[in-house]
Amino acid sequence: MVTSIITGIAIFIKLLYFNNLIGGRIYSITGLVISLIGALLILLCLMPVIKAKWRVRSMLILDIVITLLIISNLLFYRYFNDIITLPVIAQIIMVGSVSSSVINLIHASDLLFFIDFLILIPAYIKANKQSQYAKYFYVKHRWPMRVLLSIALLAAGFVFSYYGIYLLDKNQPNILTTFYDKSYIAQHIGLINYHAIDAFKYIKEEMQKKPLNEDEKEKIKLWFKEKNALTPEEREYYGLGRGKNLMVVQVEALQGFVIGKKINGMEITPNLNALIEKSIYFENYYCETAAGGTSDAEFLVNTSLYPLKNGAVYMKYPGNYYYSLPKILKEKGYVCFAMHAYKPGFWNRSVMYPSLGFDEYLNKNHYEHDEVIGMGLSDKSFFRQSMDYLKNVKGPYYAFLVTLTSHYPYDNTEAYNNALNVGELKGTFLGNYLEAIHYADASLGYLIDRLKEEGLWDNTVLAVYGDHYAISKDRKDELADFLDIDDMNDYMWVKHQKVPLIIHLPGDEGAGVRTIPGGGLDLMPTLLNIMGIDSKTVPMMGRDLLNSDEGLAVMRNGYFIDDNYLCLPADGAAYDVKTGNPYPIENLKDKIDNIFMELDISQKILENDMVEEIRNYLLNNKE
Ligand code: GP9
Ligand code: MN
Repeated sequence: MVTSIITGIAIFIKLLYFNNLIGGRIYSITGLVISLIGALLILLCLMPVIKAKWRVRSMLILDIVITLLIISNLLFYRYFNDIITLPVIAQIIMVGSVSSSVINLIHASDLLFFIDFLILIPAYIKANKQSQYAKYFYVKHRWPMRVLLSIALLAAGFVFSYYGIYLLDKNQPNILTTFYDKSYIAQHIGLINYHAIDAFKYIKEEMQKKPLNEDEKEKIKLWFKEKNALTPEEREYYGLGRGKNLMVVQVEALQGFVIGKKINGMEITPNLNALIEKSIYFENYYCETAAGGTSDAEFLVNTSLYPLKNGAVYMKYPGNYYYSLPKILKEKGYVCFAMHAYKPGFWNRSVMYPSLGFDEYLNKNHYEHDEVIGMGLSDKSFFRQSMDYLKNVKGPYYAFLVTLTSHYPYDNTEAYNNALNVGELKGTFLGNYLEAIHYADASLGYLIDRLKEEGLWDNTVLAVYGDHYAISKDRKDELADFLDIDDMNDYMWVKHQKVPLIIHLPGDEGAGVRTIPGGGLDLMPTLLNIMGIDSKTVPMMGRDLLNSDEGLAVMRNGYFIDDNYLCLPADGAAYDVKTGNPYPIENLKDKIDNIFMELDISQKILENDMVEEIRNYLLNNKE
């Protein structure tokens, strides 16, 4: 009994210590302790019904398993700055990237995790010797009591665990569905409950997966073949960026309505407005992200595949093969950098960026945090340090920069020193957003100046776009007031889900406004054309917006906007895209079927890891 209690306490302390090593803070301690107690009670619930001679042995095994779990997570954390998740294990096995340096990841202090075995192993030997006497202590009529005790432990364990998980879910809604910050979850509900939820999600997903038969696979491959056959032979802007650096900047929560807009006589985004004058500007570019937020935007742009119906691709399919923008550019001799000065494990980036083919991921650990606003390093410092780095890179590069400062809830306005006079909106949600995006715009202005100063401007293709909307639907009245919209109906609301896309070519080539509708899916094909890369054998779902007669933006729920209509299938409504007049949705049946088929194809590709197969098929079946 005493040994069991000591082991229980030892495991508890190890889990707490682990939490400390992965950066857990004291504010998370209540939820964590409750959750840990819950998890331990569940793990120990069988002890009362286990025979005495087996009990110490079982405790020892439990302790060993949990210690190994902690150690593997600790090593993983030291390498990837993140916690292990089941889909990631597949990725690690594939990439095999950790193997070389495992030894370097071990610290002498890790021995602390094994101290309790000094007591436990002798106790185990002793218990073995004494086991012949054990029968005197456990007589049969005590069985019901022991079963009851087991049930009580299990029930109490569930109540504690549930409460800890509930606390986390209350403070961070969505975190458990998307798993966007795994270390945060582990810090708040403990490693055991974290792994239990992860395993549950994984098993559920695996059970829901429907493997495709050959026929279905064939149809998907054919769909790509037919789609790619439509690529015109003569293409505009083809190769204008060949051999130049490619810089893609994904701006946090840059929503379209701020472009060209003034408040109290001041432009909200003066630098973007000026850039637009000299660039190709897609004014009908829509947000196509789903539950994966920022990570979905990154995924769309680098793979030209739709995000998942549920959850984030970055979390669920990091082990898939992707024939992505960085991989294609690498084949042309480019070095590819992903840059984002935040926790590397956030959105599983430390695993997903290598999987997408980025050579290097410059994250929080690579930047000096000399100016922090809100969530982390300020955009200005981020751009300054990124440019300091990039100016020394030889050869053409693809730099994918993801900003951070203008992140929800936009309330760090003090740092902006009233640079934008928002008047009576001061201190409101919308006013705060305008100040934040004005700051992001100023930072972009700095980036452009730096590119010019370093003599890189004419050697760079620069694409800037917003990752997703900034104003959530529950704030739609604030937006309507600001934009003087009397009736922010569904049509109006969806029309405002735009995120601007600006592509600047050397020599201001092609500058002007493009009205073709599109979204994140279309950036990769558009850029490949500009970079002079033939994409006939690249499996992409989007279209080259500079060489398509028809445009299309599709949201993950099936809402779509084409050149003529804005259609909301789930609501049974369609509108003329220009006037907003209702349009009979029955007339769009074929189009709707097509869109759902496309979404389904993309989903199946991801679930069945089909990109490589499609790519090979396209290579072998060139016209
Ligand atoms: C943090 C940032 C936030 O790394 O990308 O993601 P979001 O919350 O916008 O999805
Ligand atoms: Mn975002």
